[in-house]
Amino acid sequence: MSKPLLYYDDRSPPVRSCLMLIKILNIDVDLHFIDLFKGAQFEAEFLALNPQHSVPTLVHGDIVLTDSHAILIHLAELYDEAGTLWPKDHRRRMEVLNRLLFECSFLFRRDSDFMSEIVRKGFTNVDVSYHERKLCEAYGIMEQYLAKQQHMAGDQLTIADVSIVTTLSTVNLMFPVTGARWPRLQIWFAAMQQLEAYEVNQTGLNKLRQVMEHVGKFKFPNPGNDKEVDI
Ligand SMILES: N[C@@H](CCC(=O)N[C@@H](CS)C(=O)NCC(=O)O)C(=O)O
Repeated sequence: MSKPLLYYDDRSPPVRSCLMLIKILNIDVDLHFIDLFKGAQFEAEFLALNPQHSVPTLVHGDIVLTDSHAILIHLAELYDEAGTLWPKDHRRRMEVLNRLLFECSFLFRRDSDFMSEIVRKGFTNVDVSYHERKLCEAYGIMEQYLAKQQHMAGDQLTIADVSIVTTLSTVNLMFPVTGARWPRLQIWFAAMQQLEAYEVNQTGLNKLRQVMEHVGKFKFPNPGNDKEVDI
């Protein structure tokens, strides 16, 4: 099979999950930047590939995948030789899949609703407390997931953790994950930040922060681990 080609903009959380997994598994990929803030996702060539006009999009041989969760599963199936990130055992695999779908349909959707509204309306016109309620509910759910296990789907690192941490770190810019309210989530988040591959997430997150603050005319309250980067 030819080398995978990832269409990306690393300001996007689902893209950052794919980049983290690529780093963890040391996969040799080609990268093609799609500048979301300049509308490059609407160019005809990209639309022909992905009518959903979204990144990440992966082309691998004759396979075209247009969702980060499908991409994570695909790459883990092919390159996770140890079989721990996408477990082979059916029960465990379904647990991971369930968490991936939580990220897709619940956490990311709420994060994306919030960020898109900031871009569309400017920060001062957004009902922040509404989004805070929605996103803190997601924090509470993850706190419960971690009640009996150290990771989002079991005690070992899986692609569910990689998927969730990029969106969580994005939400955390606005609504910090405090140990007082979500102690297990905070410990898990700190452990994820220790992974070597987390640096990939941090780089894209810093870029997102800068562009969002510029476009939305505001400052995120959480200072995080920010560095000035070119956007
Ligand atoms: N469920 C998808 C979501 C992908 C998505 O919404 N990507 C956003 C960036 S975070 C995007 O490309 N937006 C551009 C657009 O919709 O035009 C996934 O996990 O890959």
